[in-house]
Amino acid sequence: LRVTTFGESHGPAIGCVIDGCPPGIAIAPEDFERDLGRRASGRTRHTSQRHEDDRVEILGGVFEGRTTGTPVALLVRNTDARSKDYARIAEQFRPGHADYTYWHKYGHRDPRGGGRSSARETTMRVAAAVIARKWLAEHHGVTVRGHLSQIGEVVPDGHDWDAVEGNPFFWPHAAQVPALESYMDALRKSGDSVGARVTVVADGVPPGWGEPVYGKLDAELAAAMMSINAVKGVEIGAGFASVAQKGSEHRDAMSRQGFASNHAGGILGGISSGQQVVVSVAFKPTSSLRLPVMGLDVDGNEVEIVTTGRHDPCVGIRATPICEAMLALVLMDQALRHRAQCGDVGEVSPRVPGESKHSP
Ligand code: EPS
Repeated sequence: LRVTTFGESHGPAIGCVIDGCPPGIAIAPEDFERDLGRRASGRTRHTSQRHEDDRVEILGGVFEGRTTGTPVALLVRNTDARSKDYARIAEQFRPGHADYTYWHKYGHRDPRGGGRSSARETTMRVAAAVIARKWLAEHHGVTVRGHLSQIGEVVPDGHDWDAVEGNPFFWPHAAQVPALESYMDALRKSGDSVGARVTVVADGVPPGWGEPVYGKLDAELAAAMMSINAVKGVEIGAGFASVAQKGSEHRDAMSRQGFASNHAGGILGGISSGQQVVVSVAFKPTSSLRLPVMGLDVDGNEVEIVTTGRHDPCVGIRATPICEAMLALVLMDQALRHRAQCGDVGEVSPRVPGESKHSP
């Protein structure tokens, strides 16, 4: 499975091409609404106030409501792109923003919004993954979900999956939501931004997906998550906490009742173990701030930079559906690769039953 995206934040449209999709997957424009709505800006006061319809048009690869096996092409037209500061943005580099590195790589500047480096691009990853999620659920009973697991210094006081979709932060503990609202209101008024951590989980992944050297499941997941705008770190299972653990603690004891823990995050030797696949992703604070900062212009002069326009005070707030999308796309790719190499090897004994009882 190969996915590519195209288009700019302030161009006429953004889109994606999904190549290698099996035929026969039922797909309709309405199927995209839920996940695109979960990711969209402008739906609460805590995100960028850009209001996009994010309506998906299916341009190719689908006939009579089912994928044909040829590349699937999806398009979303931009309807609310209206930055006014192109001229100034084109002359300056925002510290912490990709406009400096894009300039060095390509030798020119596309100042329309964030251009290609805008988080607007992630719309199409979420759209592509709608197909992956359907296929994974129908063919393998695999489901993917996620939640915010830290915002700034704040961590959840409890964990309830039922709370996650009921608040604007994908926060897993409803009682903390009013405090988070106040925190975000104060942050927004101050003009600053903050980072966040997202945790995504796949249930129902069978043992055996992933490859032993190139294409390890954890390596592919790390690459996929790091390819999301603003990501600065990825952990699988216990992740960096593994550094302080003893081996006797980290290993996940096995019995006929199941695994006793899931420090491995469902992956051993780059191959799924049959436990929940658990990935945590660190998002940096948004770099486009109205607070002044020292930077350079294209002529090398030191200038004070102030970024106006509509920006997220915490881009991680909208990132849960994006991380879920990348998890689903990697899992579908690995499932297809596993089938291509190993066919249906069937159930191999012994298999530790069930999912880990340990939520992230
Ligand atoms: C973004 C900046 C803002 C956000 C945008 C992400 O847009 P603009 O390009 O107009 O400055 O609104 O997010 C979306 C529009 C979206 O759909 O996610 C950025 O710089 O990343």
